Amino acid sequence: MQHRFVRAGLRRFAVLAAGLALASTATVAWSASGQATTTTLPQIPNIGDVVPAPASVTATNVRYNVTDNTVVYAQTGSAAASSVGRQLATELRTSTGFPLPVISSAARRGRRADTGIALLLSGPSGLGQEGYQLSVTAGGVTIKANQAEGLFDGVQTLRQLLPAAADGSTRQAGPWTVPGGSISDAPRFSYRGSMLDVSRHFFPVSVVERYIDEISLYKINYLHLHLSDDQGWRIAINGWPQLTAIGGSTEVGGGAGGFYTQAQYKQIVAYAQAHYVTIVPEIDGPGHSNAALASYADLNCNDVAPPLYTGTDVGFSSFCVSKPITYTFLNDVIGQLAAMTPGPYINIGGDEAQSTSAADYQTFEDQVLPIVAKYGKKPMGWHDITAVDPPTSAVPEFWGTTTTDPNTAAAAARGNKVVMAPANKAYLDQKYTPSTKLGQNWAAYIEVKDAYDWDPGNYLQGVTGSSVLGVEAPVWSETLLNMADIEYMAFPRLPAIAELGWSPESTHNWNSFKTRLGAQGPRWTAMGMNFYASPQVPWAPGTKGGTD
Ligand code: TNX
Repeated sequence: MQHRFVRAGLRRFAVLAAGLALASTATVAWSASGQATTTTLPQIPNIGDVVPAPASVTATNVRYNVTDNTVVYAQTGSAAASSVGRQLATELRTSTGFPLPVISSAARRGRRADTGIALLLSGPSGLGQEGYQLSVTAGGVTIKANQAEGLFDGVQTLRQLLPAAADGSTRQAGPWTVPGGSISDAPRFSYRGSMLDVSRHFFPVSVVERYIDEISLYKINYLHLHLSDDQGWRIAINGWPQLTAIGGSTEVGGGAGGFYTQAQYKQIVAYAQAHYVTIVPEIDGPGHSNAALASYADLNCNDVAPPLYTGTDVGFSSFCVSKPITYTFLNDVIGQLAAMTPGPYINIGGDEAQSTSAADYQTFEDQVLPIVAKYGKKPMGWHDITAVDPPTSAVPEFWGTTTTDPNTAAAAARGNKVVMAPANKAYLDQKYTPSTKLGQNWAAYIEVKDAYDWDPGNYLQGVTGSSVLGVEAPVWSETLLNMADIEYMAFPRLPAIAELGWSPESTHNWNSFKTRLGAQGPRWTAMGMNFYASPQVPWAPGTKGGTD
């Protein structure tokens, strides 16, 4: 008797949940004495209530509970699939306290079918490299993909379907319930990036790794590191020791700065790879180069090294375009970076070269673009490089504040793919409102809705559809000193840009997004993250917003 009514209540819950994100509802059960008692089922999301929105979702009226019997089955014979399985198990062991062994999928035979999370490399080929299918039945969770990268993406979805406490760093009470149904998902754009400016303020490896944890949860798959600027040179280059000894010795405001050894850079690359994030290193030039010029007098046309710079002006420095040593130097830098970078891109900057004549700019890029190609990489740069008609392999990143840019449109017409990072939408260093303490406001005030309400595939005139490689959300650090500052500016706007990069345009809907975003609040709180609790977002119970 009791059993039958609870089941009916569960079905009713599931139907409601399908219509109302994050609904909880009372169910009536009958006690042994025949009296009705009301219990409230824990709030669980609908299977589609994740960020970024999945391409296709079907909700069902069942749930799966992760328990102390749950086993993670990873595709037999795939080291990469087991590694994704181990990452999931490690994350969940801390909060659930369950053993969550990871074994091969072949070893599943003969075990009870209702105890598993299976990660299988048997996805239909139409899912591409990053797509996945996720299905949740009362008996378990199955994620299928063609590549381990797709399994990783599916696991990020699964993490958001578990209660926020699953992301906590101490043991928490369950139940660990996953809503039933199925998802078939693949990204709209292949490039979904963020950028960290480690030059204006230097951030140690631990900060970069934590940022990788946070962005990969939202299926961001590129991290662009702005490794050099007027205020700091942040990567050791063999044969050029003063770059770090001098150029790495300060930062905006005059602090101690810092730099990555090559071993540390490789550690960041490996950590990113394990999270299916590709590092894109940037060495900016011909402008934004004061830290290098201050390190070596020979790099200057007048053979005099300028002083180190700790302010925030732009546009005053230039490599010496006419000196051969400039290209010897950049050849060493780009060659060593290419050797340490498995990803396809080396970013050569090229922005705001206000102290370089147009002719010199052309000469400089004509020398530097082929160096990148010589080391087997594709050049990326800010969209300023479209002034020199770069080869179609070059990827300009649009950072303007208007919806027209003739040079970038001409590059797209010639066949260049463009990354969209319009400063008044995607720059995570811009203040949310006039009362935001951190950040700048030269491009715009960018509230969450502003960051969300644009279409990267149809934004810049002449740069639409297949000309768009993807999106990027840069975190410039003139005003940001530490992880808490980075998190406050990146969250919740980074997930907005992530959704624009991943989800089909047909899912674009602010009301849906803001509710799904609000459900991330308790997760960020459980993870100990700082973030801006925007009044535009209906934050779920358990959200503790941060401060700037
Ligand atoms: C413009 S965007 C810059 C950066 C600054 C940023 C601050 C770009 C290519 N150049 O040098 O850090 O604005 O918002």
